[in-house]
Amino acid sequence: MLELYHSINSVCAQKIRLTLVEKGLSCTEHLMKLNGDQFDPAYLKLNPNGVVPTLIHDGKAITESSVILYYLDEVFPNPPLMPTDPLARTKVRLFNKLIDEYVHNSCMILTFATAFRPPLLRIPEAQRNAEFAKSPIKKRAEYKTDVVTHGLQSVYVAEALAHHRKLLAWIDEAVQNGPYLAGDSYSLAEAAVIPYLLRLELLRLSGLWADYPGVATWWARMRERPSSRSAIIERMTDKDWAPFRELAPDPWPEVQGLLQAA
Ligand SMILES: N[C@@H](CCC(=O)N[C@@H](CS)C(=O)NCC(=O)O)C(=O)O
Repeated sequence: MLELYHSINSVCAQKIRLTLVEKGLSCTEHLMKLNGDQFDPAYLKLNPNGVVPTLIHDGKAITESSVILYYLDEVFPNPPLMPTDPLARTKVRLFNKLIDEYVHNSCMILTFATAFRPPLLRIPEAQRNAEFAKSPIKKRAEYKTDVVTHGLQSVYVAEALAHHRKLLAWIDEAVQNGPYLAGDSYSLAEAAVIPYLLRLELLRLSGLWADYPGVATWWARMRERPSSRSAIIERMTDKDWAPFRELAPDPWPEVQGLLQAA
């Protein structure tokens, strides 16, 4: 039996939901609010970092989204989401590594500097920062504190943009060789990358791939793939859309300015 602790807008959890749908697997869902419930002692026993997703398989907790992806592919091998060719397999792992090491935090930085910032600014600063400080990952608290205070002018934003541009360049290069990121079919590279492209689009930053026609073509196909729709887009309630719908001011002009200054 599979159980998933997740939240609808969590990019890391979206990877897992995509993979479950691609594999035709169902699970019992535990929807988290991420309003402090991720730090409940009972949840921290499952996921000591106080983050989603956590997958429970037959009573055993598995954490870290990329680790969960590989686990699901090993335990439920059909359809396979890892290519058979060893070199193509390295590509899947490289996309996941880039995301784990750089892109994920960069995505959090851009999201909290824009869409998630206005409601957080309404909370008194000391209270807001005390909430961030509850995270067992201290660097995460530091990023959130700074980007909510300074928005896109935070010292962390330029590097976050550079990491996203690297991901986009990798996608563009990969799709010169075929319609998928690694190998000749949808793989765990797609499941890992799709949520970050959607997030950029929701943040109105799709101009970042204006110079990458390969990305635009790949993304147009991936966005319409049934698993993307059912695992992510159609799961978003009005409340999940709200931070992105009400995005003001439009971040793109300021981001363009930062890119030109870099
Ligand atoms: N490296 C972790 C990162 C997980 C993560 O950052 N999850 C976010 C949602 S995408 C979260 O739970 N945030 C709660 C918080 O920052 O307190 C993974 O890949 O599973």
